[in-house]
Amino acid sequence: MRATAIAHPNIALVKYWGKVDLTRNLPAVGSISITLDTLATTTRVDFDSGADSDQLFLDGDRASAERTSRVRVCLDLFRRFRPDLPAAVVESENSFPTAAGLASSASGFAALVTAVNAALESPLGADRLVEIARRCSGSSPRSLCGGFVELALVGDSTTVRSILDRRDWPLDVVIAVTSKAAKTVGSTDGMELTRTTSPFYHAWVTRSPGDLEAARTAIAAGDFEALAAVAEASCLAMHAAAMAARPGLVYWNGATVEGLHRVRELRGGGTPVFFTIDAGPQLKAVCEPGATDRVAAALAEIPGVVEVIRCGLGDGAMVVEA
Ligand code: 2P0
Repeated sequence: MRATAIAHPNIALVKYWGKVDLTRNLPAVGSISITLDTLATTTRVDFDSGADSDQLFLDGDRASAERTSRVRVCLDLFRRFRPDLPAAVVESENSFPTAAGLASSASGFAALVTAVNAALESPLGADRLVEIARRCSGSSPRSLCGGFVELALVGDSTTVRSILDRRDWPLDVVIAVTSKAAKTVGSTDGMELTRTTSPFYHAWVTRSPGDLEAARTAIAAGDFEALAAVAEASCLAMHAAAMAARPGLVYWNGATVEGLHRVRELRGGGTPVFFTIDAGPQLKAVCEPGATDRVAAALAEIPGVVEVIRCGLGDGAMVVEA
């Protein structure tokens, strides 16, 4: 009972921020994302090691107690259906900095649930897998699918599906890394602080269905300008709600803000590019492939940008060895 799976991070164009049920990690809003290529998490799960308790190794080193316990929670969700599952040794490798706003928990849990499911002799169905992934990390079900992906709320559950194949609109993403440090306030804490203290939280939740509809329409039509408008609006509204929390959450640094202005200048000059920013200081610029060199060069010039990573759109999580 062992298997290896690979998954890529995803970047939300219409953001998820806030939960209606913390225990089940049920999001307050749906979200639409793109799955990346280039960056990847590779996870190997071994239930045959004879280990006494679940163990996690991250990039070759024994992981912290906190990270190990999150993986244990995930494995225990499988044990509800398979109580006989022995302790596992999980080895996970990221090709990018962990926990710095590059969606490592999304690719991490998507790879983990895919690997565990492949290791089981009678695997769980897709609905159960989505539920388990979502409980571990609200953004991770989106990394189960490739291309353009929607995570939708259905009653008190969620579904995830690819709404457009990556080959049908092959956008690029240029990530301007402005810090490699782990963020100080994690997404779950940031979302709860926003929900409980921000005067803009209700407005944020209320506007989400309109943003989702606008993004769906823009994606179906391949309308870059329309997608740029809704993606930047969703990103700024999420951060506005978080900044209005008490104490206010500011995930950006100076280079993030410079990057945002640079992207808008480029678009004003006719370059098809827009930005999005998650719960960290990295700026992600989404562009048409013909503009990627220009966008990467412009972002690399910004003081404080320590690395520029280019990605295309990628596939969903997959088993690479079972
Ligand atoms: C998103 N983020 O839609 C938003 C935008 C970050 C900013 O989904 O609390 O780390 O574990 O469910 O999975 C962060 O995702 O959050 C996130 P939890 P997770 O991408």
